[in-house]
Amino acid sequence: MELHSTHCSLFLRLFLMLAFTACLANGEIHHHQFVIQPTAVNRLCQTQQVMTVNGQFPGPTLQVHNGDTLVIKVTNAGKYDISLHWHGVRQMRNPWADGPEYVTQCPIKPGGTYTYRFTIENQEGTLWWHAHSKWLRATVYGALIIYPKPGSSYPFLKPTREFPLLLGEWWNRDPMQVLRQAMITGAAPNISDAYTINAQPGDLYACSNKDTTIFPVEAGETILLRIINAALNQQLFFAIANHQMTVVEADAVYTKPFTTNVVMIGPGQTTNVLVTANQPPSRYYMAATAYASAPGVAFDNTTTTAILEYKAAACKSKNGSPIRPILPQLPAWNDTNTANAFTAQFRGLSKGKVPLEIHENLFFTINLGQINCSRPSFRCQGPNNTRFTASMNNVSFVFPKGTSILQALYQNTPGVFTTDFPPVPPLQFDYTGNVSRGLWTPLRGTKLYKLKFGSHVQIVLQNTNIFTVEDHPMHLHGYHFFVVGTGKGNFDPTRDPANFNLVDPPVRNTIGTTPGGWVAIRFVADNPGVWLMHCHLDVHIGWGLAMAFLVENGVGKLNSIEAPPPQLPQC
Ligand SMILES: *[C@@H]1O[C@H](CO)[C@@H](O)[C@H](O)[C@H]1NC(C)=O
Ligand SMILES: *[C@@H]1O[C@H](CO)[C@@H](O)[C@H](O)[C@H]1NC(C)=O
Ligand SMILES: *[C@@H]1O[C@H](CO)[C@@H](O)[C@H](O)[C@H]1NC(C)=O
Ligand SMILES: *[C@@H]1O[C@H](CO)[C@@H](O)[C@H](O)[C@H]1NC(C)=O
Ligand SMILES: *[C@@H]1O[C@H](CO)[C@@H](O)[C@H](O)[C@H]1NC(C)=O
Ligand SMILES: *[C@@H]1O[C@H](CO)[C@@H](O)[C@H](O)[C@H]1NC(C)=O
Ligand SMILES: *[C@@H]1O[C@H](CO)[C@@H](O)[C@H](O)[C@H]1NC(C)=O
Ligand SMILES: [Cu+2]
Repeated sequence: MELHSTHCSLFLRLFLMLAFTACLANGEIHHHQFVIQPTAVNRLCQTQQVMTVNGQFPGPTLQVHNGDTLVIKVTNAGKYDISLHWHGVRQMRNPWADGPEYVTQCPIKPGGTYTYRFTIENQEGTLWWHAHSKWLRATVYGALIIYPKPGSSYPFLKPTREFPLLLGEWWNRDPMQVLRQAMITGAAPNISDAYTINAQPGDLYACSNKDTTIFPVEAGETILLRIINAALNQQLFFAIANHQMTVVEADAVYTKPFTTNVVMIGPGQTTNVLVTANQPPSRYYMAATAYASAPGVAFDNTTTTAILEYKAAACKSKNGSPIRPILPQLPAWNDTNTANAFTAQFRGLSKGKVPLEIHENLFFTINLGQINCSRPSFRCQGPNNTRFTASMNNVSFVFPKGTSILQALYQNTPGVFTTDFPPVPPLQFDYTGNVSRGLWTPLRGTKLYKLKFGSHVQIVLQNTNIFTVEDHPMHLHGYHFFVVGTGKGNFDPTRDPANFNLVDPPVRNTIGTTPGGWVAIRFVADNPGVWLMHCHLDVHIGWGLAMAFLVENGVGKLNSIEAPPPQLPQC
């Protein structure tokens, strides 16, 4: 009896030891429950019912290590169909967990449940998660922080404190109603009523004083801010009064450090900065305001603030009221030079090599557009009785309805998509010049571009002056890419490649196309699946500014799409 039990516990101990070792080797498994639920949120003197995760706004911060696995059970207790996207996670061979509705999965219906299961493979830094259904991501989002594997550290001095800093956008309405109105009228959707930092507008807005976000610091310490632009439709400038920032990472890839007074960040992007509290102990505003790149287009011109507060500072002035912080200087809303100069400073610490030989040389125009209506109508309230639209290479992307593209691919369902997305514009024109009005209306279609497994891809994303030039933050799912070049005007295929940076280009998952210019990216198609590429301004994706890649399987199981998980939602 005694002997038996000793044996048993020995066995158990051995088993636990093995399990523990396996755990260290393979990373931890994190289980989370996300309940999407209507929540009353009070901002700007009003209460709105909006969707949140677990009643939290912003949603829960996920903290994991490189190599860990996440298992997130999502229950939809709201009234809208929804899916969640783990923005920037590569999801190797696992497009099933990527999330964009009607692309890799059908949305989770009200009352439904779906469990996302994925592993972080060779990624470190700041990413985030958000709804990928209509405009639900306006309130359904949160940070996803990936720490280095236990035992390793950052390639920079370890900060004493870290904070996620999520920039957002707030409407005094249910954002789904704002979208609904725009879809009906064909006009541009209403601009937001406020920007937010960690879901708080800050004290430059009405009724926001006592809830302003505070970042406490000790004098002399260096903190890490994990800045995420979760705003729906706006690039933002961000600055801290009297403090410089040192950029060390973007989109979960480390960069060569550089110092700046201002950050420009597009929706979808993340930027990690170190800030040293080297100023007289006091309270300093951190502020964000619009970088609005499209001339003549309405935008929310308000400013959100948070406060960097030195703990040692007397928080109260002599008369007992808090010290009024000073505001940082922010660039003008149309300061494209500052926006471009900031972006131009990024340099990679590339562990991975830039592909030099290119197999797929793609050229995509990024266009807004207009659909003419024969006569004025309630449904044509865009400029001159039109409806807005948008396209890439003149194809306005249509999301399927009855199934997702990935499910259709897997089940061989015909008629859901085609693979004839054009590799170059069907028509050449002076892209950034005065584009003839007759070219403004695109085709509609669910067109994919097929890539062979392992092929080396270059894409030049060319902004156009259809309706207006504008900086579009382009996001590619399932990949990050080298940003090898950028320029003004029309891309010149004979001259411009000579200036490409093939030595230390930055690596991103979202990159702006400078207004009236172009950007060139490269990647190796090593992740089979269906991967959406789209503008991360939700107003534009809704108009069709998207396309998708179908990356074919390679040889063998390890280079092929995994089997679908159980209980994939049905449409
Ligand atoms: C949009 O703005 C207009 C004008 O301010 C207002 O009348 C309308 O109710 C707004 N619509 C939504 C859905 O917020
Ligand atoms: C924002 O725009 C409104 C409307 O055009 C204008 O009245 C206001 O002065 C602007 N505010 C700022 C801070 O630029
Ligand atoms: C930005 O807009 C202001 C008007 O608000 C204008 O005076 C200025 O020239 C513009 N700057 C640029 C660089 O376009
Ligand atoms: C409306 O059409 C006229 C004439 O074609 C053009 O000059 C004007 O710029 C258009 N307005 C807008 C807002 O597009
Ligand atoms: C653009 O072209 C239209 C018609 O083709 C012409 O009326 C207009 O003057 C041109 N604008 C510029 C700035 O060249
Ligand atoms: C739309 O209308 C404009 C003038 O209002 C015209 O120049 C253009 O050719 C029309 N586009 C189409 C596709 O019919
Ligand atoms: C886009 O396609 C439509 C329909 O074929 C055509 O009328 C239009 O000129 C095209 N525009 C461009 C920029 O290729
Ligand atoms: Cu866009």
